[in-house]
Amino acid sequence: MRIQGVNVNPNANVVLGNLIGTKADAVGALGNTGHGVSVDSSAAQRVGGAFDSPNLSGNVIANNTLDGVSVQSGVGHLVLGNSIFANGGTPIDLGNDGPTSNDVCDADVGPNDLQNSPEITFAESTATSVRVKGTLSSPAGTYLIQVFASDACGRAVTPLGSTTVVVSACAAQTPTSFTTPELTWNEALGGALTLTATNEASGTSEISGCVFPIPALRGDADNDGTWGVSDVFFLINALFAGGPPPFFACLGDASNTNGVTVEDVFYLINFLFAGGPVPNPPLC
Ligand SMILES: [Ca+2]
Ligand SMILES: [Ca+2]
Ligand SMILES: [Ca+2]
Ligand SMILES: [Ca+2]
Repeated sequence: MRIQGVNVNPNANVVLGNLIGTKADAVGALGNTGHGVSVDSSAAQRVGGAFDSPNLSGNVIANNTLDGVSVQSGVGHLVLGNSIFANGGTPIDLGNDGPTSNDVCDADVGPNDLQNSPEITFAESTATSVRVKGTLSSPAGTYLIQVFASDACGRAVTPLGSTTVVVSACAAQTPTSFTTPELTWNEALGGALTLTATNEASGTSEISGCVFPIPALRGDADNDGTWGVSDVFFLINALFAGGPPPFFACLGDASNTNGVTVEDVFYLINFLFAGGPVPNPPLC
């Protein structure tokens, strides 16, 4: 599929709900010999969801010989909410030149302004959800971070949800941090997490590097990976002194009943110091 040429009507083209490179079952291979979608246009185009509704049903873009989506010219091209996998090239390629490295503060220009992709710094899961922390180095503006789960790295198979990051000013040494909300996820969706960043004016980035979430440990309220007295203090601080809540509620719910309450403080003290039972199940 090719969107090409100068188009004076912004967002005139919306590619939505198509199977590009698969049979009608969305699985069987029926790939194009070129890119899945090639965007070569000075007017902003849209492949998949909109900036304010990114999870709108996108396209399945798979099994194509070259890139999933090749953005070759212009800026502001949105690539949101798609399922992109098993293409021969890059899932989303800005510049038709393979993976493009991020640059500090994202001053480079080119297709979609060579929008930097986010970097994942931490990801954690429960049996039913996942949360991701990351950073974005970009100029001042509002960015939509979209999270995908896949069976393997280098893919963006299932959009899980998104969060908005506001960059007030780019600081070279301290890119802007973000944390996603708790997003519905399960093991069957795959543990390979990837992100994109989208600015409504510049467009969508390439797909980020891939991180597998660590499983959350019930009762590890301070989320340092082990049980200890620091978890007791963390819970007391959260419950009675206005301290931050656990990263997942499950981390604080040591007793696995009634949510996070003082009962969990007693449960942890009993477990740590009086031979009481291990939080059960140990993993959230
Ligand atoms: Ca590129
Ligand atoms: Ca860049
Ligand atoms: Ca701990
Ligand atoms: Ca509890």
